Amino acid sequence: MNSMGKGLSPRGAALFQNCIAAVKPRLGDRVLQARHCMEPFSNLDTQAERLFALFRREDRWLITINADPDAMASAMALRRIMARRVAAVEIAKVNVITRPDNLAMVHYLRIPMHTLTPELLKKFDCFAIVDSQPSHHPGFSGINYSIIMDHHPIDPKNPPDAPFLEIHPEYGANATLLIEYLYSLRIRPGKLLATALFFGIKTDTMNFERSFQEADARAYQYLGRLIDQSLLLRIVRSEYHLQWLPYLTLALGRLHQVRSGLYTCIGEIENSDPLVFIADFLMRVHEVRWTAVCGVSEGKIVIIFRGDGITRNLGAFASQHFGDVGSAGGHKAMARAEIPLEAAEGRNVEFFVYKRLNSRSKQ
Ligand SMILES: [Mn+2]
Repeated sequence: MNSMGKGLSPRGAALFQNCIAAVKPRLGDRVLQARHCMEPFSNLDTQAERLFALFRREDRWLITINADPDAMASAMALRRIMARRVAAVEIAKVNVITRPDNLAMVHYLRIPMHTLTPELLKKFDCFAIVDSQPSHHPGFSGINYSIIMDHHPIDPKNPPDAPFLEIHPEYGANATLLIEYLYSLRIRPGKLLATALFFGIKTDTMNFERSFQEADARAYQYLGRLIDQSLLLRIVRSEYHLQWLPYLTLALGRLHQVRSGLYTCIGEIENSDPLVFIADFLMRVHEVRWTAVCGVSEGKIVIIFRGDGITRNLGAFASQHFGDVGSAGGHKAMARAEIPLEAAEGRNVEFFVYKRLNSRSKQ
């Protein structure tokens, strides 16, 4: 065992070895030996130097995102790193934020954001993208990025390219990567930034129910002391819009049990947000393994599936049951189907979907 691991309990020694394994790919052995083993994060001094080399006093920077909590937190962190090193640094989003907790985050953590437009782009000299890659959204296309920092896998057909490129698909949250940079640069995040980063990790790892790395857990623990608990609680508790609640009445009135799952239909809706809200809500019922919630929007039948990721692969389930009449698919624990209303041939939508869920069910 490495001499720095001596004198630790068996658990401590194991953690130490993990810590060595986690940082080794990034650091040469020489650097590693010189560093104290209890540092919570990898040493990014070399990368930070390369990053700083891009910043010039006269440049105006724009950080572009597809706004969700992890992306907004990452953008805030990069803005904090750039602040006072460049002429200006601002954030722009390509999407419209509708989720109530995301809206609460923008409001309580005071995150100023532009909407990305061609006119806005003209006002800036340099561009960065965080928690996403240029090929992920048409809004990012044609922008000459100097910085790309992301944790989504690289699409071999559209590999990202920039003078400064950091892609770490092994990280549960992009915020973790930014925390490592802040830590290396000895920038202690203020309350609002810390709370944003904490919420970013919390949502992207689904409270550590989704895949994460030890680095995510370490970052979460590190931030714990720096956040504003009451602001965090306000954001976390902003789960539902008041106008969604009548849908709950409709959903409960038309609830069907389909083996280990629950199905309901709420009829005409403006967008699929209430479907997601109800599908997630029903998943909290004891012993419910999966849920399907259907609504009709813009001439299409939309079905949202949520599940435990174990009982059945919902992506396959959705395509098996609805792939022949529309587009259907997704992941093990979340899936979606969209079917032209004509496929129901004038029949009642609630029962059209119910029959299909039942008839060809394998379980
Ligand atoms: Mn993310």
